[in-house]
Amino acid sequence: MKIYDVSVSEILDSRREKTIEVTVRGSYGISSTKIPSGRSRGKNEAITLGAEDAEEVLLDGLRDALKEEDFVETRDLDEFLIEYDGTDNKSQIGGDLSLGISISFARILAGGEKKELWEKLREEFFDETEGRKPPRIFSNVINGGAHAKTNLDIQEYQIVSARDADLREAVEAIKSLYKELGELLARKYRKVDIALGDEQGYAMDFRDSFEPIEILSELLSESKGSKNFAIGIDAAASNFCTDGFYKFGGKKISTKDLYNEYEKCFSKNPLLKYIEDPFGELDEDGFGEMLVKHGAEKLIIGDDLTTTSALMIEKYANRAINGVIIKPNQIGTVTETCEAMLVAEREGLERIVSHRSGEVDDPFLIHFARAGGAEGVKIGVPVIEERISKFDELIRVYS
Ligand code: 2PG
Ligand code: MG
Repeated sequence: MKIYDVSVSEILDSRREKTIEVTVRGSYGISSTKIPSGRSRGKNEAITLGAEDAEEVLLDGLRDALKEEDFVETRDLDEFLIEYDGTDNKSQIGGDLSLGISISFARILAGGEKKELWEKLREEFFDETEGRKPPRIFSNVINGGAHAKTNLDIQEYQIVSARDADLREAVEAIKSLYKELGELLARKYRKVDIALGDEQGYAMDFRDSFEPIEILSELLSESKGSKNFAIGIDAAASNFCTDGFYKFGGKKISTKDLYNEYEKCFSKNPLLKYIEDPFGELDEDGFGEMLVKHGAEKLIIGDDLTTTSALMIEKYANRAINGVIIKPNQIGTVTETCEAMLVAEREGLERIVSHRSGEVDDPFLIHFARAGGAEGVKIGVPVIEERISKFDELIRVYS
């Protein structure tokens, strides 16, 4: 396919920074993709440029260079983008611009063959015999860390549906659990209006960073709609880690101390099964110790640790983690995202395709999940359009 033009525009919204929409016009058609942005970012993530800088990259030569090529598959375009950029973190052309071009191109190819994006991705990158077992839904119902103004060091407290559940039922259960949680918090803490964080989870102060896990344990053990739900957290611990120490609960503590805090919490809350980034992105030993001790009954998940890089996933698989977050904009092309998913699958890791805190109403991540048979999707709570679009697409694509 020949590319005739690429354009970029800013998606304006006070809720997030630097989100863009990229449109590709090619010989087989035209397509646009909206790219989200994250507030709590891994050190090795692809750079996010935003619309102004992305337009400059296009003007500086990328637009003309693309027009001279003729790409057959998405992989051909992506190889060109990777080489044109020439850096490890897309710092020349931006992971946001690069991913926007890449997905839009794949969408045009899919549209030309009257296929869904996930069908086209599966055909090009994955084993086409993969089943369509529904993924777990990770729904972040209490926000802390970098996503909310609270005293919580831990960033996310999630309720997690079972693998292979009826997705419609799971989504309905999430909606009512979210509502029940709001009522429980209001009752217990005598609050009239509870603020919401970046991912629309409840955002308020608690006794300490572990109290929300106790509250979720209480919610799940009391609610009728909670059958088969478990609890997850994303500590996003890089955000409270400096020089090998953690600022946790107002104190400066070591990896060992933090580990012991988690141990206490685990023994009190057996429903806590999913632990994302419990230690900083350079603290491999913390992850390793937790994996050895708890890997059989819990998922120890890398996000900032692995940043959707096939190399990093391979490095840490089964040494530090048994689960991994997949965020296409952490790496910046369709091909590299699919490669990360393939490596993770080969290593036997559970793969959780994830949204960003600065999400936009484009559900492409569901198509990556479906194409590669991901075991989980992390998509927040269905209360604003940006996130509702993921829940709706999930049900549509898996039915
Ligand atoms: C995370 C994400 C998504 P952000 O840390 O996993 O929940 O947050 O997009 O801010 O990186
Ligand atoms: Mg994370």
